[in-house]
Amino acid sequence: MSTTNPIHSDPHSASAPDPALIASLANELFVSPPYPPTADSFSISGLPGLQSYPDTSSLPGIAALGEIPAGIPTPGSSFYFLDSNQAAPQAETRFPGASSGLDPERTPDLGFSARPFDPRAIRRDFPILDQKVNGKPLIWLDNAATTQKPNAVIDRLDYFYKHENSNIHRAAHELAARSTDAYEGAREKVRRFLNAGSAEEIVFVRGTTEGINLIAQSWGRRYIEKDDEIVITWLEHHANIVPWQQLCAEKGAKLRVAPVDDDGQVILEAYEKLFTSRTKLAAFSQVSNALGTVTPTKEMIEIAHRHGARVLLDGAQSVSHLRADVQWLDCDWFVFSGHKVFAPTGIGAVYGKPEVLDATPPWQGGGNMIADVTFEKTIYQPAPARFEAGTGNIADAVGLGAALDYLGEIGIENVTRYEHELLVYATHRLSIVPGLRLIGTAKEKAGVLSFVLEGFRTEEVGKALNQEGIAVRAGHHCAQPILRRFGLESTVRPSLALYNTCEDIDILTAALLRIQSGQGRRGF
Ligand code: C6P
Repeated sequence: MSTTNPIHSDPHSASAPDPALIASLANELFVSPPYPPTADSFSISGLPGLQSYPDTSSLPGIAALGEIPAGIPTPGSSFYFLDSNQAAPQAETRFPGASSGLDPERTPDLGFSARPFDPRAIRRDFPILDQKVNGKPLIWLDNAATTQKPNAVIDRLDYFYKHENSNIHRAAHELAARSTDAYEGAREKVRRFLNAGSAEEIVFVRGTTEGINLIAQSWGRRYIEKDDEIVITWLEHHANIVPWQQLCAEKGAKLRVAPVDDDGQVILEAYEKLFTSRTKLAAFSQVSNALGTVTPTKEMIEIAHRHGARVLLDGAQSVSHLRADVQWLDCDWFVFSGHKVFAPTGIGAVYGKPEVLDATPPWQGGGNMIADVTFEKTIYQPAPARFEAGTGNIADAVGLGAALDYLGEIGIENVTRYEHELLVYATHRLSIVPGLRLIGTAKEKAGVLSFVLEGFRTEEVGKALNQEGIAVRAGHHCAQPILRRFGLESTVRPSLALYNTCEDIDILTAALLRIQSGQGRRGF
């Protein structure tokens, strides 16, 4: 038994966290909700390790796919998509929601759930988490890079390929109708998740990177001119820097960068001072991937609009943690990746205000996006089809819909509240590790605990943690400017999701203490 570990000697038999500590910590560092206030039906049953857990058999993801009757009938397939004059119905997919237990006719409330929040039951919905890595139970703390997938999503993909797979919008056969309904149903789920006004405001893309490039290459090329200005912040991921740099170089426009303070918070006065009569666009993240800072999104959007600029919000790091209500936020575009919110890789979405999408030319040409083609002239479809040239990632869009249903069953506000408590707990736990410096100490944070450990290179720490079965990212996180703002080239970055627990944090802390004491270096 180690005497150097003040938390517990065996990191894989973590004791329950101290309830008094939790209670006192939970009042600190509160993330004020960046969403409009809604009904106060929030219920959280507390942090894991502090309570006994209710029967979980009714929780999402518990029901087995085997309960779905084979060969689901698909009455009422309308083939509306064969007639371009007919609008797509706001369809639910016909999949009966096997893993979530959803009534397919029911619109899930994406804000609140009547169920108590139970991270251990949630964890059981994610089969990948039930394995050992290097002989230790896997602790997945690399959620900012990608999230794991619940059975609800895995089963939905399986069902799609077994029962529905077809190209969409194109053929008069039954499977084309099923897959088109499933795909357009997923678009409607994204609309609901973001509270967009219409499914036509949702464009499927591969992910955040492709979404930002779409806006830069279509809207940007049309509307950004020589000497125009684009405002971003120091917090941005390379995906929200490079496309604007490329556009500025092409057009002779200027990129202006809003500074952050020593805690990693955008300095609002300095941000506002960057706006001039030439500013056409502000593009920034709702949550920073490298530091976890939650930006004052609503204020930043209002400032930009006051100066006549359009606003693109990068939601890659916010979607799994916070509500993003695009109508309330009033952003002009919102972009996110499905894989950051429990959905497959290779699928994401761009929300755009209808008047902006309507005034934007397509960026790629091909099938699916046209109304009529002759050798002389092509007439394009309206949005969203106009921006979806070629065969899209149909199955993974359907998987994204299933992921959003799953999250809706749990309730995003419940997730925000739980993760906030976990982040506070983790912040205090990590603070006991000698030589550990947290990078990013904003008052409002979500999901991320970036740090450096004195005497160790970040990749050494990452490798040593891997020996303990703990997955974190160590590196520059594709956000080099913000790390350099803190004089660093890389950090170690544990990042949280709804299935992480205080025990995960205790195991991480214990491993770091062992590394620091020289006992945990065998992985280097
Ligand atoms: N950040 C991370 O480990 P894509 O790769 O297109 O799904 O997402 C790009 C992206 C854009 N903006 C932000 C704020 C992001 O965090 C990311 C992806 C991952 O932090 C992979 S580099």
